[in-house]
Amino acid sequence: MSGNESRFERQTITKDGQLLLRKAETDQVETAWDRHQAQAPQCGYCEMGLSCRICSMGPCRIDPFGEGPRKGVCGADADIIVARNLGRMIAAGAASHSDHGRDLVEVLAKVAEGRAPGYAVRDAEKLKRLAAEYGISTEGKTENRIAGELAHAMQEDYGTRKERLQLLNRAPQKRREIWDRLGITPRGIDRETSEMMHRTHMGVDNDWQSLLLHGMRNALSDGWGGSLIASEVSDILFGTPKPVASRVNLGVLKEDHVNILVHGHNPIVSEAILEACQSPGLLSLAHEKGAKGINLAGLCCTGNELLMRKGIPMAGNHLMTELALVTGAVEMVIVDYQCIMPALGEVAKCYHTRMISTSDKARFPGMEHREFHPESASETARGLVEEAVENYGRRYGNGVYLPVKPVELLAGFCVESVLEALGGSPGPLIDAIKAGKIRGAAGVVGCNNPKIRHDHGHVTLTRRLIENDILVLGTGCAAVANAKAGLEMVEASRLAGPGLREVCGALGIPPVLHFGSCVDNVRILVLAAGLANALGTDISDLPVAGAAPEWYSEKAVAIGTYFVASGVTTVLGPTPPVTGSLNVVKLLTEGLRDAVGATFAVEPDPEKAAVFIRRHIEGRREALGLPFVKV
Ligand code: SF4
Ligand code: MSK
Repeated sequence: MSGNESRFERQTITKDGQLLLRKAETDQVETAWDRHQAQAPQCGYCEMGLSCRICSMGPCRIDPFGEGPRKGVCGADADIIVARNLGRMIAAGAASHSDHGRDLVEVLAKVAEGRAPGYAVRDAEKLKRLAAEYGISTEGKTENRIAGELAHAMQEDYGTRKERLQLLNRAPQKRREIWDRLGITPRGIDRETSEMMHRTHMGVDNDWQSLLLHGMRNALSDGWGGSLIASEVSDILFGTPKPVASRVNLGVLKEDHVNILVHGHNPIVSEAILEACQSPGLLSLAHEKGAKGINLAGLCCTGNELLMRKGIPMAGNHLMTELALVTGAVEMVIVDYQCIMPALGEVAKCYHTRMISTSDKARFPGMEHREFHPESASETARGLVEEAVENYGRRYGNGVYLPVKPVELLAGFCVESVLEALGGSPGPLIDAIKAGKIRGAAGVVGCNNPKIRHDHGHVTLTRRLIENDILVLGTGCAAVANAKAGLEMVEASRLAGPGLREVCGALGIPPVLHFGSCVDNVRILVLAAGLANALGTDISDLPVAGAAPEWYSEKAVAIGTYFVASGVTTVLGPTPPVTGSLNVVKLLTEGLRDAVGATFAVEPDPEKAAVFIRRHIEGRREALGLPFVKV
């Protein structure tokens, strides 16, 4: 930054963000940036992971420097408290993704029983493939019967009666041996989260190393369990993504249309809303009300789910959710769960926007609650869209503010669509990596965080990586950031190094592939496992890396941990709350190398993070005997 930027330019690199922040100030709307500033200085003990409120003998805190206490009332020291806190973050993250997966499995079970009339099996081929993986015979069975048996088998993965999760079989043999040797092979999805909560209760597991090992097991139960089930069942119910063109940023809202936004993570609600938005009756009602149509757009990951399967435009990522309302153009926001700021109801009061919550487990101040159930989802969705249409005429006097044009992108990448682009096998990708045309690949994933200039971490890191011939796979809010910056268009390959540019040109793909939502990080893992299997090696030997330049959520902690435990070295932007224990820091950033062949690194500067990733990838190439690549 030059020092001459306005406050808004320091807060976000996006034009729509800067302009809407200015309008928010004029409208006296408080945003996450204002509230972040009001929190300063944030608690140093908590930042270092040194405060504990697990029991009512506390709360306790450890003084890392001065004459203050070195132990909590129970005697827990800094290592135990930091490891326990980190373990609980992993448990919360894994629980969130995996519970999302469970909701989808329950819909699949209801589809099988004919009790979810708005839903159906849309990818029968994937249903059968998954059934085979679970050892379910499909011979002579109807789709619904297979769906029912698969849903039942997946529900078993959540329980405690198994010794290992079914889909671990996708990981390379060497990786599974590492997990067995360390005793971190996940047994049941709920079991590992439940056990983490047990271990971190006062007076249970007080060995910080043992706690961290279980943290990896807990995260693996998400990465190779709950999140993977969420992605796969979403494909079965709503279709496996294929490359699809769309548009992104607040410019996707339309002044002369009824604008409805869906926000959250689970496609169960948003897919039903999409269907309702396309209903001829509701479209003619919209025309009667003077609108040219109904414009559905997404926010965060439920938006990513609709974008990658249906090409529905994306309005913005995490820090844009409040600013989307500030446009004054949104008739209704329909939310499911995760990453929905409780402030949104308050922001909506300044405009005409109706806010609707839909999940019995996610309620918010200032929102009306309309619960979705698979049995009646279509009617609920139609009712809500009708109310949104009725709200079109109630926009506030000074009109709407949509000051930017949308940016084009190509979304819809996943293991299947990448293999299809490659002609059916990973061979051409492996050849390009071996020849050094593609130096390696990096998953750039995760959230926004007001501690980091909005989107700057994602976009700067990604630009540097593609310039260095490193293919980028993005998910979640990182993928949205890169799309807004124009990096997910085929034309963006002109910004890539010569090798990556050539490969992208030949395949007709962008240098940054939008790989979906937060749960879809597992697609990156499955692709890495496929490459490792094809090469007869382990994931940790591959020239790949992960990065979460602007992460904020507990889910991101679980994702980072299952990436590392699966052998992918991962760089974090914001520092996790672990610096109160040098032992924990050393284990996460060095010690894990011997255990799982990968580590965490922390680098808030995306330029330096890019150098770190390039060096790491070069190191992996050298170890595999692949040529050094000059750019
Ligand atoms: Fe304090 Fe120990 Fe209770 Fe934590 S578990 S609040 S350190 S007494
Ligand atoms: S929505 S978890 S802010 S990526 Fe998945 Fe974005 Fe992070 Fe939520």
